[in-house]
Amino acid sequence: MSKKKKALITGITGQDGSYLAEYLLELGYEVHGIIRRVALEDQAHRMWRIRDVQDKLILHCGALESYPSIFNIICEIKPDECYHLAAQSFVTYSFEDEFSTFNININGTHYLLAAIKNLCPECRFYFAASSEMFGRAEEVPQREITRFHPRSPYGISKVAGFDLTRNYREAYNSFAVSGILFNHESPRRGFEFVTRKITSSAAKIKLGLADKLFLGNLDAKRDWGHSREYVKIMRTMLNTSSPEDYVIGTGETHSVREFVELAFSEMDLDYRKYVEIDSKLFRPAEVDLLVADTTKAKKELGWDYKVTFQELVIEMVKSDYDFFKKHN
Ligand code: G4F
Repeated sequence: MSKKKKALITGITGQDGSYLAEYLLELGYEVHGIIRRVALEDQAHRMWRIRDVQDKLILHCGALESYPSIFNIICEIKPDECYHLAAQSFVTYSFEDEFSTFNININGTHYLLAAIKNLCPECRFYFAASSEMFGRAEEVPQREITRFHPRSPYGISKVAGFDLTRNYREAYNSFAVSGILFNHESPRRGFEFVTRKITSSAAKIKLGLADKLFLGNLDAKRDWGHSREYVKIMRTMLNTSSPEDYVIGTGETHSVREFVELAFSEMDLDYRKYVEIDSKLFRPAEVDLLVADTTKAKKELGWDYKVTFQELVIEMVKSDYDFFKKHN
């Protein structure tokens, strides 16, 4: 019998990490994850996404801010594949605390790359890059060669992680790649992101548990896909013959306003009666329009995305409605 492949996921308790863990378990991998020690003390809040598969995972307490911590974990596991998804990923917060965003997102990526290079150079490395790197993009849609113009500390940190990943590939021959993923959502999305904020509020308003939703810029446009589908392509990227970076998205863009309108109308509500604009929720610098050109991923990875914008919004709002109805 062939040996099980070992995968290590950072950010395993998050939206993408939890879907990826499930997917890799289904494929027969031995799945390891790095979690913060505080997560163990607060499992109900921090580990709910992996609750159903937790007994099949091998979890390690560690801190991305600490090289010795990362070094010890890599030394113990010696994974075949490493999926680096953990980050301070909330763009708004990155303006409030640039320094910890840089520390976790840049140093954390660097520590992993360095530990892998020194301890298990055959391990393939996936970096969760982001369409936020395009920022004020010079071209629409955005592709792998579109120039980066990040508009937030978060975006800057992801450009640094992207450059580190590419440099390890070029300088040390590491199989290190970046997935430049556009926004991806699901019922497992954190409540601070606009999609989940909208769907949870629409559901609560419908159930009489809330009466208002405060939002910022409704005119920003994003390319929103489904996280459950996006994690599968991460694995494909690590199982090709040569390491390459890819843009992943749907190729469609929609405004925040369209998202709100659809989510509320699915609950038979007119969003204009409930949504109020709060100027404090606008960002110091905004990314106005993102939309992916996935020609390269389609051609080389067979990227074939099928979930529509409508299906995504409806799945999220229905899931929130069912949840709040049950736990009210
Ligand atoms: O949901 P968001 O906070 O996501 P954002 O900033 O696009 O970033 C997400 O996608 C990136 C991929 O491009 C990831 F790298 C990143 O980690 C994260 O997952 O905001 C989306 C848009 C923004 O234009 C924001 O200004 O929604 C607008 N918005 C309007 N009102 C709001 C709100 N965003 C939030 N979070 N909350 C609001 O009340």
